[in-house]
Amino acid sequence: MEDLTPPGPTPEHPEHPADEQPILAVSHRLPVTMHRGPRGLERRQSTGGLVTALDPVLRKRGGTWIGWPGTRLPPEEQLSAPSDPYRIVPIPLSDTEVSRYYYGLSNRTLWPLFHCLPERARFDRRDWEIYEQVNLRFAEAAADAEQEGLVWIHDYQLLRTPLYLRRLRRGARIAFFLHIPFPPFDLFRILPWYREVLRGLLAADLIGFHVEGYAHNFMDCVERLLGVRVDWQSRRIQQGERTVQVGHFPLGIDFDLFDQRARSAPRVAREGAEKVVLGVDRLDYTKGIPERILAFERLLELHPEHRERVTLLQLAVPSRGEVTEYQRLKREIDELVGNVNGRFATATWSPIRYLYRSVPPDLLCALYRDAEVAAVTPLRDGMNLVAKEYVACQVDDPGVLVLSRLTGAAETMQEALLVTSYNVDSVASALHRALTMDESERRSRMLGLRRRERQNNVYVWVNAFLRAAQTTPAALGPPRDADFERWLGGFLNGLPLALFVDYDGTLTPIVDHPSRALLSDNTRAALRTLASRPDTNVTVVSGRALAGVRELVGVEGLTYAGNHGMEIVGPGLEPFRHEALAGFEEKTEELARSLDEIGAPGAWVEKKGATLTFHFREAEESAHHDLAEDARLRIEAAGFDLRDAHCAVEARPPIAWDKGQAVLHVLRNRYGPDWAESVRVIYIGDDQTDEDALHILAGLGVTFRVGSADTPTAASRLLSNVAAVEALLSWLAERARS
Ligand code: GDG
Repeated sequence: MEDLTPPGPTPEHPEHPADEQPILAVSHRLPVTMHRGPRGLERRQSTGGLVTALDPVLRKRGGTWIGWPGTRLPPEEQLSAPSDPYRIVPIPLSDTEVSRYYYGLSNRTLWPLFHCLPERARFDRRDWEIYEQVNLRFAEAAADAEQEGLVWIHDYQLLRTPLYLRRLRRGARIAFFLHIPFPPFDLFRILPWYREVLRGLLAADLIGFHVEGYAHNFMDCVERLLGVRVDWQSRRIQQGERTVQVGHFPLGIDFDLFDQRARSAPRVAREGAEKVVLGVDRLDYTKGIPERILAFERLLELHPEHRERVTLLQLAVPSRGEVTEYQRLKREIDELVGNVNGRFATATWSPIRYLYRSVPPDLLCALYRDAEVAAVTPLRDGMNLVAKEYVACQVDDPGVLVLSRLTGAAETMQEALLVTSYNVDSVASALHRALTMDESERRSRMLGLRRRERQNNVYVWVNAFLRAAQTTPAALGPPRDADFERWLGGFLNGLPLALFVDYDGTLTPIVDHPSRALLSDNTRAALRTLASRPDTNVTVVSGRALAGVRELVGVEGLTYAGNHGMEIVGPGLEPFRHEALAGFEEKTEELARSLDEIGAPGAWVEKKGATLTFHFREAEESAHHDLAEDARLRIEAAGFDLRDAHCAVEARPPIAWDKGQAVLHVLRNRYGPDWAESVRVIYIGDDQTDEDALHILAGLGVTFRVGSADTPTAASRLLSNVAAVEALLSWLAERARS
C-alpha cells in the first residue's frame, strides 16, 4: 500500500481482544511519514489499506512497527512521540538503497513480474544485492526490537526478510502477507532469483495471500521449482523439520468509516454533464488507465447519446515518478486525454476530466458517492481497495461498479459488471450497460456488494490472519503412497529401477558416533524386499569404508560402494577398486597422524584405507568452526581433496572420482553403455558428497536430497528427513512389478 492521504482519524474498533500479545509489524513504509514542510520535518500519519488495517491492532495490543520513514532523517530525529501507543522504529535508507532496493528491484523487477507483465521487468544483479542487504537490515531491526510475540512482515519489498530473521531468531513466530498477486509458475521462474525468493518466504510460519489463486501459484512454484513437498488440501508445506501454512485472506476496508464519510461529506458541484464515470488510481501501468480511456472513447463512438451527458473523471495519484516507466505512462495518459478531449469536446463539455494529484479523504468519499459508475479496470491488481471503497460510499442512489476480472477484488465482488480490461469493446459495452441500468437492478447489485464488504471488513481480515498466525500447523508426516505415485509413477513406467542410496543421514539419522548409525527395521525390511526384486538393483553409496558399510547394512544382494565409490562390490559386477588408491595408503596414514595432533576432546579420525574423515560432532559446538578450519588446512597441506560433511571434514586422494563417477560406473557395467534406454535411475542422498551424483544425474534420473529447501542442491526433489526416505523405500519395495 502506498501512502496517499494526509492525516485522518484512526478508527477504534471493539473487535480486537485487548489481552493478546503485542505485534511486531514490519513493512517497507511506516504508518507515519516524514515530510519536509515549511517548518522543517513534519510527521504525518499515513492512511491507506495497510495502515488502516494494522494501526488499530497495534494500538490495542501494543507493539512495534518497523519501516522506512519516507525520507532521510537527521540522526537525532525521533519518530516516536512519548504519547504513542506503540513504538515506531525507522530504518534509514541511503539514496542508493532507495534507488536500487525500492525503485530498482522492488518496483522495476518484482512489481511488473508479479503483475504478469514480464516485458516491463528489468533484471539487474546489483539491484538484487542491495535488495538482499536492505532485507537483512529490516530483519536485524526486527531481531533487535526485543519483542515477544508475532512478527508480521508485509509485501514484495521484503520477500527475503523472513529468512534473515529466522537465521537471527530461530524460534520466532513469523507471518508474511503479500499485498500483490503471486504470478503463475511460468512467469515466476523468469526471475533469476526465484529460488532465493521462495526460500525467503518459506522461513515464515504463515504465508498469506489475498486470494486462493495466488496461494495456488505459490504452492505450485514451491513444489515444482524447489521440489518441496506440498499438501494441497491442507495447504501445508514441509520445509525440513518446519511446517509452513499457506492461506488466503482477502483484505477488506474500514467499511463504516467510508460509509460515514460518504454520509457527511458535502456535495461536490457539477458542471454540465449529467453523469460521471469515476476512475481512482495511483498512476501505475497495472491500473489500466490508458485502456480505460480508450474504452471510454469507444463508448462515445458507439453510443453518441452519451456525448455531452457523461464525463470520465479520472483521478491519478502521482506514484514512483523516479521510474522511467511511470514517466512514460504519464506522458501517454496526457496524450490520450488530449486526443479524446480534442476529438469530442464541445464548447460546454469535455469528455475527460483528469486530475493528476491526490485529494483529501472527504472529497474522495464525496466523489465516490456521487459517481454513477466506477470504472475499476486494472490489467492486474492484487486486491484493489478502490472498488471496495466505492461500494462503501454508495449511501444514496446506488451507482454501478464496473470491475476488472484481473483483480483480487473480482474473486468475491461478483455482483459488479465484470470485464477484461484488455478488451476495449467489452469495457465500452459494460460502461454503456452501467450508464443505462435501471434502478432496481442497480439496487440489487449494490446491496449484495455492500453487505459483503460491510461484513468482511478490515478488522475481520486482521483477526482471521492473526488467528491463523497463532495456530501451529501440524507436521505433515512422511509422504504417502499417493505422493510417491504422483512423483514417480509415470517415471518408472514399467522399466527396471537402479536405486542409489547414501548411508549416513539418508538411510539412518546422523548420530553422535558413526557406529551408532543403525538402520530401522522398516528400512532394512524394505532393502531386503528391494534386493529380492528382479526388476530392481540397489547400490548403497557411502563415504564409509566398504567393509564398514556392508556390515552395517547387512543385506545380501545389494551393491556396496565404499570410500565414495572408489571401491565397489555387488552381484554381477567385477569388484572395483580405483587403481590410484594403492599409492595413497601411506600418505593417508601420515595425514591421520597430523589430524590426531589437533587433539581436541570429541574430535577423532576415522580411517578408511586411502581416505579418512575427521569427525567433530561430539566436540563443543563453539569449537566446531575452528576445528573444521584446522582440519581443512592440514588436509590441503597434505595434498588431499577435502569435502565438508555433517560435523566432519573428509579427505580423499586427489583422484578425479566421486559418487557421481561411481554411479556411472555401476550403471555402465551393469546395464551397458546405453543404460539410459533400459533403466530408470533414482538417487537419494543428504550431503555435499552426494551433490556430485545429484549433479551428474540431473535430467537422467529422479534425484532426492534429504533436508530443507534452504540448502542449495542439484536434486529435483527434497525429502524432509530419514522417515521420508524410509517411506519412499517401502513404496518402491511394494510397487507393482514391471
Ligand atoms: C496495493 C495493491 C491491494 C487513491 N487516490 C487517493 C486515495 N487513494 C487511496 C484509495 C485506496 C488506495 O489509495 C489504493 O489502494 P489500491 O488497493 O487500489 O491499490 P495499491 O496502492 O496498488 O495497493 C492492491 C493493496 O495494496 C492492499 O493490499 O489492494 O492490489 O496493488 O485506499 O482510497 N486516497 C486519498 N486521495 C486520493 O486521491 N485520500
